[in-house]
Parts: sequence; structure tokens; C-alpha cells
Amino acid sequence: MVPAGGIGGARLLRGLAAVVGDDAVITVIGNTGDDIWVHGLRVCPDLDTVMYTLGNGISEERGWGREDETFTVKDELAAYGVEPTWFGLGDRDTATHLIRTQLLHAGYPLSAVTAALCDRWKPGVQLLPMSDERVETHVVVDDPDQTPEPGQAAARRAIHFQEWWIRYRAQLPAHSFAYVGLDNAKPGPGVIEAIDTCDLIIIPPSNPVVSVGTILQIPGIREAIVEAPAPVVGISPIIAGAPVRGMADACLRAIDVPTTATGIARHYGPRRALIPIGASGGGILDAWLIDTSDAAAVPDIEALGITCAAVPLLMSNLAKTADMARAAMDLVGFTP
Ligand code: FO1
Repeated sequence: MVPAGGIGGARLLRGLAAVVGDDAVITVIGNTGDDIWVHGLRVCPDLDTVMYTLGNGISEERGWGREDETFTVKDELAAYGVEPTWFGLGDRDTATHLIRTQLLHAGYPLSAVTAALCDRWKPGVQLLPMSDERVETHVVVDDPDQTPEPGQAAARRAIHFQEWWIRYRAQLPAHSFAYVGLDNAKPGPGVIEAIDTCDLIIIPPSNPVVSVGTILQIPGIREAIVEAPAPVVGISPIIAGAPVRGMADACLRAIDVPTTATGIARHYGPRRALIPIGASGGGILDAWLIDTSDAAAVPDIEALGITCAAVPLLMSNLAKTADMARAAMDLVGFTP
């Protein structure tokens, strides 16, 4: 089972699928906190990134949206002066949003809609939304439209994660994250069952705050992973103090977590406390794979009660990603 966000999670899944082969069932719990209503369409970026990446429709260059994409509709909307002009709505991608929006309006839950869309893309994994309820990540920032009076603190405003991420490139310092709708959200169909019955849990190199972190916020999911019978191995999204892609550092700063492989291991926490032996550590990790450039951190991470190894973590091609997936399995003694 893999709780995944966008690009990092999707790319790891390609390597994992190559290692375990067609007979294995990979269940992906997809982050839906990035989801947004745009021009009346429901857009689910992290679900679509997994679906397109594993269905071979992804734009490799962008890491999101479709290959061979055009943005004519986006440009026409901008010509009308319709906001949000900052959102990159692709023409091919719009077909996915139109179908999803129609099915949601017809009353189908997001899980059923996602399954229907995957009928076309055949990603080769079971893609389950973390929840069928709407949960949206918002970011509390200093209001960019207001200049504070001298000596006055800036007014704060919550903006949608996508506006912070795309329009402001996460350059507006984030004070905190708010998960709108979280209070009445429950795990989507099949999510807890997948955690309880799977043979291995891999925490992929997705954004630990707004992707994996959001999934763990859904009541019941984190608890299920802590108690899961399967081993849990994570892969660091931070190499030598920087995210490989994206802006996870801006997110980690907002929650006072160091942008280091060790910082995130500590943030996720050990599943088993060192003392008393085997007691719950309250965390989710049995093991943590870090990059060779961070090898000096292995002893510190092992001292947390988390088994650790350092291997090359750059997913620059399928073979290297497959090696990473194998190394993660080896670290917890799992053979597919
Ligand atoms: N990311 C951008 O940086 N710019 C965009 O214009 C953009 C549009 C977009 C449209 C559909 C979609 O599924 C994803 C899109 N993304 C875009 C990526 C999106 O912001 C993701 O949520 C992040 O990459 C984090 O996972």
C-alpha cells in the first residue's frame, strides 16, 4: 500500500510496479487535499498525476497534466478576464475534469469516479482517494493584497493550496496549513482495509506535509498505519537538504520541521519505541531510506529506532527507481 501525493509518489510507483510485477496488487491511497474547483470543474491533481503517470499519459516535462497538451481554453478564459488565470488548465486535461464533474454532480462518490476514469488509463494500481468527502488544504499567509500599517502585523488570510503553490510559487511564507472539511471526513472505501491487509507499506518521496501529511490527517488513517501488521518503510523526499522537485522545504518550514532526511524521519516518527522494546513509538516508520549524500545521518536515524540505509535516491530513470524500490523492500526484509 502506498499513500501517495503527486510527482514523487507517482514516479516511485512506476519503479515499484516494475519490481513486483503484474501479479502483485499495489493499492495507492491518493491525496485529495490539493483538489480545487476551477471554472466550475473539479480538479484532482494528485489523483490525476498518479493516473496519468502510470497510464503513460503524463507530461514528463511538467510532471503534471497531459503530454502533448495545449492551453487554448485557458487562454480563451483569460481573454474574458475570468479568474483564476494563474491555473494551468490544459485542453486534454479538461476532458478528465468534465467527466469527473458530471459524475460528481450525478451523485457518484469520488472513489467511484476515480475508478471510472482509471478504466481508460489502466494505471495498473488500485487508486483510492484518501476520502470521498471534500478535504482541501488551505495555507495561512500574510495577506498579499494588504500592506500593513507601519509597526502593525500584517493581516493573515487563508488561500487555497493551489493558489499558494502555483500563483505564488510557495514564496509567501506559510504560517500554517488548514484542512478545510477535515472534521467530517472519513477514510474512503477500501482505505483502512488496504492498510490492515497489505503485506508492505511504502511511504513514497511525496511531500511529507501537504501530500503524505494530509493523508495522515484523515481520522483513522494514521492510527491504522501505526497498528498495521505490514512493515512500513519510507523514502526520503529530501536529498542533501533540498527537495528533489517541488517546494517541500516551504511546507516543512511552516511546521518547523528541518528540511533534512533526519528531520523528516523524526517528524514521521518511529513505529516501535526502543524502550520498552516493541512498545508503540506513536510514529509510522519501521525503516527510512535516505540518499547516499546523507549517509552520515544513518546512525542518528537508527538511534530514533528507525532502521536506515543510504542508497542513490534520484529517480532519473526507471531502472534507478526500481533499484530504490528494491532497496526499500530489502530494508524491511520484504521479498515480493
Ligand atoms: N502546477 C503548476 O506549477 N502550475 C500549474 O499551472 C498547474 C496546473 C495543474 C493543473 C492540473 C493538475 O492536475 C495539476 C496542476 N499543477 C500545476 C500541479 C499541481 O499544482 C499539484 O497539486 C502540485 O504539483 C502538487 O502536487
